[in-house]
Amino acid sequence: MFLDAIASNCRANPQKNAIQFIGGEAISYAQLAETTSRTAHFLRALGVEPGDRVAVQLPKCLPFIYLHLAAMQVGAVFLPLNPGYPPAELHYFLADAGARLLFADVTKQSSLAEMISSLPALQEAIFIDADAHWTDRVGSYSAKPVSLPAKPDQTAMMLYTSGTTSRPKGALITHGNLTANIKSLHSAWGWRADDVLLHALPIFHVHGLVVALHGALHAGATADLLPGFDAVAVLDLLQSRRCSVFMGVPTMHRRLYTHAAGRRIDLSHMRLLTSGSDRLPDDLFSGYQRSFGVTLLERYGMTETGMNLSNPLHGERRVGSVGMPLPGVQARIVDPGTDTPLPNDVVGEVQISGAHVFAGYWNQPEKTAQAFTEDGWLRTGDLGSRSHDGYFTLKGRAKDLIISGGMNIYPPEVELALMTHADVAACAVVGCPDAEWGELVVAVIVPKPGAAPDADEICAHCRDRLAAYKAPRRVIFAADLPRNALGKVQKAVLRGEVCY
Ligand code: MLC
Repeated sequence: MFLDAIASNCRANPQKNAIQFIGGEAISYAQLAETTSRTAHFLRALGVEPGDRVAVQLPKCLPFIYLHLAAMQVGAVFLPLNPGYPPAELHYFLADAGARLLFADVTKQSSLAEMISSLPALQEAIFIDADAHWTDRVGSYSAKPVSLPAKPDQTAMMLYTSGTTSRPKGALITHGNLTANIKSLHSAWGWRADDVLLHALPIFHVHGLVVALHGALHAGATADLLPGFDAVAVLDLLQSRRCSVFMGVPTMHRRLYTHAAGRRIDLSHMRLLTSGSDRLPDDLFSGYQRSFGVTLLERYGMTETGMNLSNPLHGERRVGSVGMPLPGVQARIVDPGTDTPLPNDVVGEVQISGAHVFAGYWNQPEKTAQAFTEDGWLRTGDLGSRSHDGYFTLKGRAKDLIISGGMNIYPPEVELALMTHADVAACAVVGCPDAEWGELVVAVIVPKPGAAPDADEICAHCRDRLAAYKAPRRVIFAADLPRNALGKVQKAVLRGEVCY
């Protein structure tokens, strides 16, 4: 199991830095193991039982990491939540998950008080100062590891992912899924104990948490953590700290590339720079090669699976392609209507199977059943093709989804929030292409008769209900929306009208 690998790294190299918070604390593998165990006993003392959902809405900080590892150690289900969720959105996640405990930032205490009191399953909300020494909080608890060995089919984490026709669903990720994923990446990407990962991703997503952080800890490497992404800092640190690995989304790579223009940047010591969570534009792939002498490694994953496909560590990294199935992963292209495999070079749905594929959606047996084919393959909803020599290329999405800065945004969620505005009669949300963000959220609104809504006020209305990254960047008012004979909004037509 993944936790066993960390424990053995602690035994093998206790004094080595596991995590270095840039500008802050450094934690050795021994300290990581000890404080995780103390945190696990702290959770047990709070009454946490195996299977309980432990929600954490904190900025990127050490307590987040200890709580993550400790929750898994006691067999609880770790539920990381974006610190940007406003109370209304947070309420949905906590209620749906039936979270027993919430750890949140102390600055949110007063704004969350009322919402928390309306959650019967939530036994306690603990507000912490992310900058304070966590060891002061848990120092009195035992440092002996909690011996509750996790079984492969036990849920380790729950990660919310939105649906096109429903509110967000909790994807249940088992200990077996995490282990399969990390072993696969360890071998495919050649993780090494002497790697230094510069970590600038959020840690509440599969990318930053599982692929990047677990990857480094599983290898016994060092993760240098930045609290957030800053292109200038990243370029400086990659060089000054002789980092060997960096993982980013295309928006980050775009900013790095732009900031590097006209400067001498030496990344020759780096062995792996990956890109994922959204399509890597061809010009960025070749721009990186020209400017840095580095060939980005593009890979493809999703919340429900972790990583599926990857360009090779050694061998051709093909522009525009997300590569081949990772070790232990099976991938196929099928006709989405019949689930019948298609020949090479024909576009169909990408379907995945393997030990890394999630167990299902929390409390949603129907949605879980819909997600899988009769023969057990996961329907990704992504369209793609496979070349004669095994490289997969993504060609679009079967589902109505916007990806902005590597974040998935489901238009129906934004539309639902817009429809609660008193002046909105009808609306539709689409993603328009953008060089930096990949796509930007654009809302087209039909006002109610006699109403004259203000675009800024509409955006503010969304931000009260949704995390800021989901709020429209552009609001367009229209007399009506293009609809088909059944009255359904024709998003493709709308995109043609409003995107430029
Ligand atoms: C921030 N903003 C965004 C945004 N991120 N808007 C749309 N999409 C986003 N992704 C908003 C902010 O709220 C702010 O609004 C404004 O944009 C400018 O903020 P910024 O300071 O420029 O943004 P920044 O904080 O630098 O964030 C950009 C970013 C970040 C690219 C660094 O979005 C990021 O870390 N993205 C990575 C997401 C990720 O890890 N995805 C993995 C999902 S897992 P205002 O108006 O409030 O100022 C997955 C599976 C897989 O997909 O395969 O990996």
